[in-house]
Amino acid sequence: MVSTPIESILNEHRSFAPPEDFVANAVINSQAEYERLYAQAQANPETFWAELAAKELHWFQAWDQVLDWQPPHAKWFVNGKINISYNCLDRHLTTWRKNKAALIWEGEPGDSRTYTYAQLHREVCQFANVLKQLGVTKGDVVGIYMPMIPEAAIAMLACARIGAPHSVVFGGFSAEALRDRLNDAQAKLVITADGGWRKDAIVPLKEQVDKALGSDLVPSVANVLVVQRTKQTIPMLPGRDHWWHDLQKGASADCPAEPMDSEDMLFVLYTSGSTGKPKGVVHTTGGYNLYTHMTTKWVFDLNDMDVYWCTADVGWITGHSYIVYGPLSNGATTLMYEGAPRASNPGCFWDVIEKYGVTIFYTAPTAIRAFIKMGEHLPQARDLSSLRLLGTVGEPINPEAWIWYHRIIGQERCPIVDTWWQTETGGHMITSLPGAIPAKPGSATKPFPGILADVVDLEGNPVADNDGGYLVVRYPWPGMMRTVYGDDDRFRRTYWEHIAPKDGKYVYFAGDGARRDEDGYFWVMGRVDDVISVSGHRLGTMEIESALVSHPSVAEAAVVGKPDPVKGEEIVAFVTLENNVNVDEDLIKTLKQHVVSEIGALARPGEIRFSDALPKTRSGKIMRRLLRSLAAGEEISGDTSTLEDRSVLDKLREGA
Ligand code: 6R9
Repeated sequence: MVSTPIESILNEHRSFAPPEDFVANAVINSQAEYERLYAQAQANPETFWAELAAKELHWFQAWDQVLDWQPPHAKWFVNGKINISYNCLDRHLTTWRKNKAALIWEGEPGDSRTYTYAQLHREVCQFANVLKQLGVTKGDVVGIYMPMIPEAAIAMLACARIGAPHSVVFGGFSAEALRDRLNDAQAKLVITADGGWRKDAIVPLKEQVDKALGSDLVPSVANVLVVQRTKQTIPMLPGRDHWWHDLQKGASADCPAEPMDSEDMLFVLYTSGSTGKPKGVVHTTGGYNLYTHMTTKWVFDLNDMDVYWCTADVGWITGHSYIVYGPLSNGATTLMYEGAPRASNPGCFWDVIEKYGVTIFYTAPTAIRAFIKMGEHLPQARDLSSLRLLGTVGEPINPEAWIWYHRIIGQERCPIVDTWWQTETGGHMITSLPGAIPAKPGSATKPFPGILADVVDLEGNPVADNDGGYLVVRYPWPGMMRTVYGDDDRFRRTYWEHIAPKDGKYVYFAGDGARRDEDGYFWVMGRVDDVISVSGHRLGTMEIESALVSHPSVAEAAVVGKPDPVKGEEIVAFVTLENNVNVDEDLIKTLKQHVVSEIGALARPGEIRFSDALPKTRSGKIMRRLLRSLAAGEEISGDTSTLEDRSVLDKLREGA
């Protein structure tokens, strides 16, 4: 990595104040209130978090130290005893929420289920006893490889209840990816299903588990629990495989939540390293519970009338923090959807919003760009008037996609929260609070109270307003990752030593490039590994891509650098077009010229390639690393286990 900062060339100056109707009922309802909270947290972070922890969560035993910070290791609420399953379930049972819908689930074939808090509690307790019967004890890691069905959330909460850390592996990952993760985590048991529905087809999960385990490829796994979902015939290995419904039927519903140490591991979740093996991100109990609770409460402005829907998968951190733990800890109604927009019903998301009266909708820019391509007639044919708040996560959102989301889905009535955060951070870090901070399309806006975010050069010095640099956090926060599972040295190197500590002060390096504007708004410019160096200018990917996406013919774009003897690198753009747009020389010229007129000659792509789809991770992030190899005509190396659809790469190769 080079230490020269990243240059910013984006020209985006629109601003959207929170709508008055929204502000009238918002929990945090003015910029002054946000600033007050921020200042309070900044002046004394420990007191700020301790007061919230005492007020918002149930503790079996109080902590005797709020923060023990031995860089880069933080311990929060030292010696406090807590259980997140208790905070998500039991404590609501003594209130009117006992019979409130906790989880609404809609399956892709159209089946549905609703669990009240009392029902969910019962299922979780029973399943926790099933785990115990199979010999799972406190500290044992449990692998979860499931479709998006209620049992996935039940399994997570049951593990948390007995103190068995879970390791959820996304249901779309291959058998090999599953095997590596189970082995790394030394999982004792795997919970899966016969299959799940996605895009009108069955994803054969149990078959993948069988392949992953082989005859003895994951020696630590003794038992496999299988939910019957898709009902095709599957082999069950006697002694190892058990049907969920058989064991759940007879299980006792009495299972008190285990008082966990605040710093006991809650889960490990693997995140892709761009090279090398995936990192097991470790989160612990008390701090994570508090941080996801508070961010859910303030960022989504939750109240008891809300039907809240996050479209992520539970195999992703967003599913952990903002489908399961954050919403349930707040006593909210969380909606879970099994499928994805598909040929047989491209408007299925809008059907779900209409059917359940969804009020808060949280999705990813990649999904929004796909909605745009599918056409606005789909949402317009449904009643979306229940919506009051929208959110995005996963990538920087291109301003034009933001405007579409605001206009077509939010009907200019709903604020949009653009939430920047990472698997490693546990919860939202830079995000607007919807009743308090005016939105600027493409900016994640401001740090959450207690988050001391900054933009610095490689020496750790703050850069001037509007100069690009590296996004860092200067002080620990309760939701931060504690280590890389089994590789603390990698934790230190990756996150805490890229920017050398100064006077013993460590800063957390997020791996993203960003700039802060004159109003204190943060603009994330993409991963620093993806920066393109043209004639000595270092350009982030987001701004060039957003310029391309702002052309009416372009649905999606990814830019990468290709080695160039004169300029260092030349910009190569991979572009997906809107339907019914034809490729010809004129279009190529027009698009290059469009980038020049939007952001300047420096960013003019040398080459534009068209494709039906771009290579993405399962969570929807464009894998520019692979495009970079393609553009340079090199073989693709490094980890590709997180790629969603391998055929996309083959097609791109053929088109070359
Ligand atoms: C939650 C999640 C983390 C990386 C992160 C950044 C990108 C996520 C973003 C965003 C700009 C946002 N990212 N949200 N970039 N604006 N609102 O996505 O976690 O899968 O670990 O990815 O995603 O590059 O560093 P994870």
